[in-house]
Amino acid sequence: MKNFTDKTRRNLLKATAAVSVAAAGGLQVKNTHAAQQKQAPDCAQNHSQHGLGAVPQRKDGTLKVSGHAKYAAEYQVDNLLYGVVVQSTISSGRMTGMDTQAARNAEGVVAVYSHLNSLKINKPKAIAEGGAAQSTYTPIQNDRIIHNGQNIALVVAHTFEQATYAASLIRVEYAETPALIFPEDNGATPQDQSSLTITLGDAKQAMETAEVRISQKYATPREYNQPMEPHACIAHWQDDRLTVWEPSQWVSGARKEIADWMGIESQNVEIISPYVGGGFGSKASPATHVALACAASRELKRPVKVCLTRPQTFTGFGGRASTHQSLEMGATREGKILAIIHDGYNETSLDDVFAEGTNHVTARMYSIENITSHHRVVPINTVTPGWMRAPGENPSAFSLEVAMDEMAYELNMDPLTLRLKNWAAHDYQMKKPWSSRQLKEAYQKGAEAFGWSKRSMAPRSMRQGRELIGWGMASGTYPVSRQPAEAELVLQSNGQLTVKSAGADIGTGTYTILAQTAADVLKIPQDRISVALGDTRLPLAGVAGGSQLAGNLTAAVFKTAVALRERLFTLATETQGSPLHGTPRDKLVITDNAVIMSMRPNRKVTLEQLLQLVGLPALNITANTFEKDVSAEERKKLISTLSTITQPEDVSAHSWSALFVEVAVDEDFGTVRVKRLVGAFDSGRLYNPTLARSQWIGGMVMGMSQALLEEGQIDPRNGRVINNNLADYRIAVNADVPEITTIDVGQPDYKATVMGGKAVGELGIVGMAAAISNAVFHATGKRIRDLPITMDKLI
Ligand code: MCN
Ligand code: MOS
Repeated sequence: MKNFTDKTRRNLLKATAAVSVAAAGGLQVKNTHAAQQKQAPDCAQNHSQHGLGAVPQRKDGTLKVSGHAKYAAEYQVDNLLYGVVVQSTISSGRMTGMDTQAARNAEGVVAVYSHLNSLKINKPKAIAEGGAAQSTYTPIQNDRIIHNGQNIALVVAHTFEQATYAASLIRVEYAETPALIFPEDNGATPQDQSSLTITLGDAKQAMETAEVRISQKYATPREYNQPMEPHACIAHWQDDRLTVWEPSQWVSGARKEIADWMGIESQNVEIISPYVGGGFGSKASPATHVALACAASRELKRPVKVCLTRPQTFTGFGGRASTHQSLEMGATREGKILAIIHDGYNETSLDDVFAEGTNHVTARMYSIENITSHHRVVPINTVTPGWMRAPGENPSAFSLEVAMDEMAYELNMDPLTLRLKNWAAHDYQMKKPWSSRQLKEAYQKGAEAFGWSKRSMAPRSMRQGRELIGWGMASGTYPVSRQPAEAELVLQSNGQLTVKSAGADIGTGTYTILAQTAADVLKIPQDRISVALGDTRLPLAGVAGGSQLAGNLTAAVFKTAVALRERLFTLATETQGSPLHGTPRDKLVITDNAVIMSMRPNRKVTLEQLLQLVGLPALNITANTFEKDVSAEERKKLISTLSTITQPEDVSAHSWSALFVEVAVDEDFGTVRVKRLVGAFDSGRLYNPTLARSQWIGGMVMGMSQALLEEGQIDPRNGRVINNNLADYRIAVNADVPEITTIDVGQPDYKATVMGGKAVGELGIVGMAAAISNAVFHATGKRIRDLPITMDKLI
């Protein structure tokens, strides 16, 4: 092929894109914005190409694609040592011996730490107790083994290769005891999570009166977050202060957990994490290899880097717990759902409770008066499971939304019609009005874009050659949460603005939307704004988890930017010698690096002039969204716990989605190909429509992956994860992903959040697996209720 100029390349790309759109069934809608701006408060005004709602380039885009964004393990620290983790090979019992002699003698080895040394690591406070630890397992403190792949030793050497080789020389003797490998094993004891019990009306009695009933079991396997950047950290002590380069969704939490482990004050720990190569929940709090790195570095008085290998990431921390559910649904012949009885459980570790609440959406989606639901956890010999994109909502929507499809077939009613028949005009569970719910619009716009009305109801009624075609749908939801935050803005006299926050950008777009928020208020173009994130030395922020950070940080930056603008107006009108001295401040605006009078633009003072007049090199403003009387000390505490996360009080605030899928199933081989995905979403106001779409499609792809591919296979003999690598643990790749259409049906929702946006990051995955399972049923007539939907289940 000849050299392409950039222009020909662009044209070619355009042409290819057009062809793939046409191939996907001639879909025209790619990212429509049905939302109309309503009468809105100050924070929604002033849309420009730089402000909120615009789609400027990603702030971190160039740095990332050019390799200049530095990830934790890439920092160059002098005198660095390398630690390699050793993991257990049994699930349950005690270590009766560990031979570390050969490892110690191996070339380059500096130290071997295990339960045989007395390297003290303290038990961290769990999230449920107001701490920041997802797992309270504290490595190398004793000889007890509670799961296969447990971190039991750390070998430290001059190079990674030396440490890896030496680690392979360690021999462990075990006294094995019978393990609970699966939650169904004899001896596994379910524990009720009473806080998750739902009792609405009288489900048992209502079920008896139902003319049509379905009752089925649903299951999801162990799933793993598997971000591109594996878990890797560098711990570095300088006297009694500890710096940790650690990829983190929550630097204040990481700081707290590490301080707990080391038995020191939080203020002596700094976490540096400006870029995170994906986390999907798994980087919410540091895993135990970080404790090992920190303890070893303290002992050796040298920085220590510990990178988990890809296989070690399967047991070095937990992914999504396997879940099991039974769901019974009763309805009238006309399709009014009368009752649901829904019970579920998930596996957890022996030491910690992690609840993957299988009934998070059960009572939220529809107008069902009678619901009984319980959730239990079953402790077994596994690592403590952790957050994975939409924990709870995800498996919950899988069972409910497949059950809705099953009911639709029992009633011979279109699945979308059944959902509309059971429309919830308010939140039946919380007994509160919705803050906003554009779900009908999502159903309608999604169905229209997909061509849902052309669907024939009968399974196996659509085909294309050897392939059976199936159309399925489902809906999803995710709640809106809030936590206060701080922000700092620094305006230089040359008009350069810096926005600072400790909050994370884990690939979501935080850098970009915070620049947009400041630009909105201060009318400063993007290229003059820089954003600093992900560092405990920056202003306080909570977790990038529960899809709330965007709302929390835009609110803090907005408030700070308004304070900065007010300060500029005060200086302009009150500083002797200012050309605007004495002018009424309500006539002032900022534009082009200057404060001007809106009606008489020639009356102005440039920022440079103004700062010179007051004798300042820069203006520096910090503001926060905490309650007024909360002290600085208290604010630090509030941000290093999740117990301060709240939901709006008077309303029930959620994001909503309607998902439509086309699959093609090869009748002979049972292979499923997703042909098209259409998602219509209500996430309220979008701070950046391109980034929001990027999040939605990321969630949809992850849901597709969950539906068809992902499954941790556990060896029943010893609890080992058999497919603990990216060749065997399959994840959807580009070639699996079809054309995806997203439709924005959101309206700014100022009851949900200050800035009007609702949750985005996890919404796309919720309901996706159900939509695909429903499409597979439509194609094949086979109802698959246990994920993933693999060929063996279809032929
Ligand atoms: N956004 C928007 N308008 C809104 C809300 C959000 O435009 N009304 C866009 C913004 O670009 C924002 C992003 O969506 O940066 C995500 O915002 P939000 O929904 O508040 O989610 P968080 O910032 O709290 O991010 C965490 C969320 C979670 S909990 C998981 S899990 C997840 C997810 O984000 N992990 C991710 N998306 C991910 N995306 C990437 N690339 N990598 C991960 O690890
Ligand atoms: Mo997301 S699973 O809440 O980090």
